Amino acid sequence: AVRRVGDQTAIPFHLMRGGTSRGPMFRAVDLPRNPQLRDAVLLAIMGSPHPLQVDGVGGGHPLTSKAAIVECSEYDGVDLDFTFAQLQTDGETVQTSANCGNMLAAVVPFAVESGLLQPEKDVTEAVVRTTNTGLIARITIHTPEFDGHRFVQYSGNTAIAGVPGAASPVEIRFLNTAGSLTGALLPTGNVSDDLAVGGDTYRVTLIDNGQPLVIIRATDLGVSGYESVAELSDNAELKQRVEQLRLLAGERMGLGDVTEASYPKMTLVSPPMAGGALSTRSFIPHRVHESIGVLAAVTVATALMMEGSVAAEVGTAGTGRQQTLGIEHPSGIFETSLDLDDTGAVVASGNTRTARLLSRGEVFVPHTVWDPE
Ligand code: NQM
Repeated sequence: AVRRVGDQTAIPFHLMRGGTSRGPMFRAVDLPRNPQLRDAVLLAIMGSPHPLQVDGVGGGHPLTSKAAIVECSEYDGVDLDFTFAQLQTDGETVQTSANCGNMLAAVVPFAVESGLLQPEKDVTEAVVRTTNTGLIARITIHTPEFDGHRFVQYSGNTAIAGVPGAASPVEIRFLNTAGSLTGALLPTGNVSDDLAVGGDTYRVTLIDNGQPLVIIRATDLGVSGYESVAELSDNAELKQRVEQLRLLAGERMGLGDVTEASYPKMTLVSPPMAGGALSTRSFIPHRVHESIGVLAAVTVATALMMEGSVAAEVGTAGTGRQQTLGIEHPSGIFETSLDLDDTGAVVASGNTRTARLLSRGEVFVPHTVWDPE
């Protein structure tokens, strides 16, 4: 339980890697219920804002500035409620509106580790709902028995691009991802739109199948789309243009003024070059992603299946009701499987991640930030 230790408050936590992201995870009972106070506590825990988050446990990058809050769900057919919080190195925002499919991969392992979920078989399946958007995911992990009790298996043969080595698979299946934040798969009603910025017009696909995305051809922005993360990060002119487009796209997508928001994410697309279906570079939304977000990959793959989209023009989608699409990114390929209905609409998707418990114990914040007593 939360306790006061000297002039600090000690909060139980598990530090987990989920997919290609990392962050502290908490049981809801161990954090303040009041959202303002909760956010202040999360900022103190992570050490935000600071470029290195040196006075906290954040990793100095948006991919390692993520936190998770998990509790048992009261919804029918749902086991766990998961609130994802995106923090920044350079801002005081704590965003709980968008989803993160990578941290999601650590939710069921965390629930077992923290006693929220009791494994009963070699494979544990749980339904997780994100409080961020109401998204539902069915997740399975391995929970073998050892010395008379079940534990979360972390070792295995599943390698995912962007994470060294191999680990035990976490299978994620998404059902209701369309319109997660914008209310519609195509928030403008169009499969492509024109955005005019600085005297130029850019054709984009504005789409949300779990993550609001602005999909644009890399070459329309004067780059190939095969650059390294460092090369894109150093291109100030490109970053400025990408941000101008994002602000405009946010309005068009009904998201309002997205200046302070971590979405929409910007996805630069180009033809595949490593055997996948499409090549991508993602701005999330300012830093360049080392790989790609899970729901971002699902969303760009969904766009690839839509005739007339910017993604379909540069990528190579197959045909058939079930597709496995390789989404290329700076550190490899993300594979997502899509289920389509008779009309060609994507109705479900699946992907494989891995996760690992890295550390657990108590994380400390000054009692002036939160004193539970
Ligand atoms: O889109 C990073 C990540 C993400 C989000 C980001 C994600 C998703 O890789 O589902 O996973 O886009 O900010 O963790």
